[in-house]
Amino acid sequence: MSADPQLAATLDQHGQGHLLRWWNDLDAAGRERLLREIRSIDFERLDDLLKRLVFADETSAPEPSHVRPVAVARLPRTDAERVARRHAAELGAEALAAGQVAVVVVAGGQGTRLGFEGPKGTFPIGPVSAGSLFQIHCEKILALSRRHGKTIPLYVMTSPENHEDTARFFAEHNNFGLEHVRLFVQGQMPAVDRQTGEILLAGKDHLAISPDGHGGTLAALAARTEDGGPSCLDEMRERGIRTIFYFQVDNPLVQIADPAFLGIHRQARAEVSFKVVEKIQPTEKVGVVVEVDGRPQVIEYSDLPSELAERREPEGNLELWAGSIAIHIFERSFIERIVAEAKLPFHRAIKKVSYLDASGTLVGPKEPNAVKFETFIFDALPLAERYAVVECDRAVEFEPLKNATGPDSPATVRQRMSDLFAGWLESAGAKVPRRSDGSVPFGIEISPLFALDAAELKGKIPAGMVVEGPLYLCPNGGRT
Ligand code: UD2
Repeated sequence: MSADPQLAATLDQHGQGHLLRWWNDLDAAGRERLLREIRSIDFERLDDLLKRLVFADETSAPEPSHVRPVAVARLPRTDAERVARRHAAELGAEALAAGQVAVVVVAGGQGTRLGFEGPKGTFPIGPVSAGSLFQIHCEKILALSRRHGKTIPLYVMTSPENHEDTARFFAEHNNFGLEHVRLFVQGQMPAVDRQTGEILLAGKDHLAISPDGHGGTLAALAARTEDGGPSCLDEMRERGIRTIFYFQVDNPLVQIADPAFLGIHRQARAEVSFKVVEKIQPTEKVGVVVEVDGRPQVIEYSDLPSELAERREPEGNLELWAGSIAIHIFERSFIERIVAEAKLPFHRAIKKVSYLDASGTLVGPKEPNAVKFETFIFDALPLAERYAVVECDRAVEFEPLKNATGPDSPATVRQRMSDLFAGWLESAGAKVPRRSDGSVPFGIEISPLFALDAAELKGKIPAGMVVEGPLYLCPNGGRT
């Protein structure tokens, strides 16, 4: 049987006829798989992307002279500022107690740099417990729900590639005790040959296809289920959720639904808010929040011209210091509006992608041969009428797991977690040994269900406690 002539004509018209090259070799299942993948592609949109991002170089680096620092709510330094943050935290706590807050974690990425088989959220990161990233996040949400007396629903974005494994992991762990967890799947985009624009085949019945970037979260939240059921946004509206706390699965230090952040967001009547840290060096791999011609936007680290990255204040500080750590708050109504009215722009990434050549041989390229297309969630920022950018303390809130070794690896993340928990113990009166550089010499971990923050730990440990070796404080049994 030959392929559907209409489909073949459409593919030819878009210069993608080669996708059916192996049709006659495929069995029914292979044909179905290939057709499903081909039908998921919007060829008109792809043609436009090829024209702008593959055959031309329409990357939009802003003119440096138009770029300015953005206004940021800095970390409180005076008593008055500390009081103001506490007041904001009270407002945030009210939103939590009113059941108006949901949490979205994006976990659809491929985790290529970490080189871990399986969804990144299942990575055993706990320095003593070896608990997974998902477990740590879920325990925080459970502890927060208990503190504020209201369910905080969790929405987990997966990709077609890791959805089943993620769903199985949550089922095996009974959703870590959470009352409401919903997984939703993001979209995908094909990778194309960077010279010809042809979609690459990963096999005779399979395109080289990958997640469409975390910008895909917005459309995926708004999409109905396969059987026509309510979208995540529909469900949130039904539950009375107004505000969505968004973060990336790779940061175990994230302060989920941080009340002060929620409060500042509400005080600003913001549609979207960003948490930022002061960049430690011009080349640090975080996007920077800036203003271009008076409008806020994020410039991703890979697009930031070194002239801008290196620009300094007279005192020597980086001028564009506000590094986005991908922790956001969205108003549900804002997402509903922008999903209906706008599409986030695609960015291109030039990558090495294995492909089937015309002779049917799988080629593992030595040089980048392909263009992948991704949308970024932070491109929603310029679409907001009101926004807030809030500084936080990197040592306390940001240590992402990205690489197998070196910076942002399991070793650095576990060390940072142990150092943070040691600080909590010390502020509660315990003695903890420290190396000369201030780090602790063994793993220390506190389950969010034991204490969600340093203040909660006070009074929960014995007076005069001395920590002499690895320690895990958790509810049943208290310590191990
Ligand atoms: C991201 C930000 C960077 C900075 C940094 C902080 C982008 C483009 N860059 O850099 O500015 O904030 O994080 O850690 O966002 N993901 C999906 N689906 C996708 C792609 C990614 O769910 O299609 C998730 C992924 O599972 C992970 C997160 O998004 O949790 C970040 O992805 P990444 O590690 O590729 O981003 P990175 O480190 O380049």
